Amino acid sequence: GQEPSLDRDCTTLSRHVLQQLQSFGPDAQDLSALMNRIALAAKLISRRLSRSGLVEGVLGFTGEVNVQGESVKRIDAYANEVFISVFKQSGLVCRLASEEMEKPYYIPENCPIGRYTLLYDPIDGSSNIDSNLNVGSIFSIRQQEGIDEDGSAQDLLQSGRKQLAAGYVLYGPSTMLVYSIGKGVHSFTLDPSLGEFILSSENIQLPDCGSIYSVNEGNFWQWDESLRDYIRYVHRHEGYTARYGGALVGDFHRILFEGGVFLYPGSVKQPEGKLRLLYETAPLAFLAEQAGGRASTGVEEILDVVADHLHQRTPVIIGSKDNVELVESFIQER
Ligand code: AHM
Ligand code: MG
Repeated sequence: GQEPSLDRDCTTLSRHVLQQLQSFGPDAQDLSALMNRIALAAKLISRRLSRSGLVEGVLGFTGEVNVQGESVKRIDAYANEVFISVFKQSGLVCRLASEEMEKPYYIPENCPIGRYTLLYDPIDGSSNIDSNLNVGSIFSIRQQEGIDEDGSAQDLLQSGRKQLAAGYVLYGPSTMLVYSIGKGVHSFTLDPSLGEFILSSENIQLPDCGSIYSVNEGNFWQWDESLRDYIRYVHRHEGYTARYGGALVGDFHRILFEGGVFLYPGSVKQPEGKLRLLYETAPLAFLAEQAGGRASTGVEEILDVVADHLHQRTPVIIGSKDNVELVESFIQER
C-alpha cells in the first residue's frame, strides 16, 4: 500500500490544536489537553468498534433502559465509561453530562481545579452497530459556572454560543475527528498504525447550497403540513437527491463536505423531534456556523436556544445556508 509521503506536511491533531490556540488566552493549555483526551477516547472506542464482530460481549444489549427510554446497547455503555475514565485522569473536567446518564456525573477529585464540563453522546446512531454501519460520538465543551448538589446543572441551561469547543468522531471506513474551537472547522483521519489523528481538511467550508436532503421520510404522515409541503417541493423539482444513513454524525458529515440539508423535525407525537440540544444539535450547529452554514429549529437559530433541562430535544434543520432557508420559508409561511 501507499504510505503518505514524508515530505507532505503531516500535521497531527495535537499540533494543530496548539497552533490554533496561539493568542487564545488563559484557556489555551486546558483546551489542548481536553482535545487530546477526546482523541484518546475516540481511539479506544474506535478500537473496540473495529473488533465488534470478532469479540464476545461487544454487540447486543445490556438489558437496561436509559433516561431517554431507549434500550442500552453494550457499546453505548462501554463508550460512556470510556469518556468518564479518560476525563477522570484529565483533572480539568469536573462534570460530564451524556445521553446515557440522567444526571451530570461529577468527578469530585477534579472539582477543585476542573473548570470545564464535557457534554457528549458516546455512541450516536447505535442502531447502526449490529449491521456494521457507521456510528459516531459527539462532544461539546463548556465552562463550568457553578456546582449544584441536585444535579440540575443550571449553568448548562444557556445558549449554544457558550460552547468553547465542539466536534464529533465518525467511525466509518476510517475514523475521523472533526472539531472547532471557534476558529474554523478542521477534520483529521486516524492512522491506526501510528495511533495519531492526521490533518485531512483545514477550514472546511460548507457549500452555500447542495442537492442532498437527509430526513427520515417514514415520518411524513406525522409531520405538520408545512414540512410535507417542503418534501413535496423537493420531489417535484429537479436536482435533489436523498441520503439518509440513520446516524446523525455520518449524515451531517456528508453534508458538511458536499452541501445540502439534514432535517429531524418535530412530529405530532414528538413536537420537539428526537435529537437532543446540548449534546447533539448544539455541537453540530456550532460546527455548521463555523463552516459558513446554518442550523435552525425552523423559527430560531439552534445556537440561540436555551435549554430548560439537560436532555431537552429540539427540531433541527442543518446544513447549507440556502437549503436551510428554503425549509424555513415553508415553515414560516404557515
Ligand atoms: P441515538 O443517539 O439514540 O442513537 O439516536 C440518535 C439517532 C441519530 O443518529 C439519527 O439521526 C436519528 O437518531 C435517527 O432516527 P430515526 O431512526 O428516527 O430516523
Ligand atoms: Mg445520539
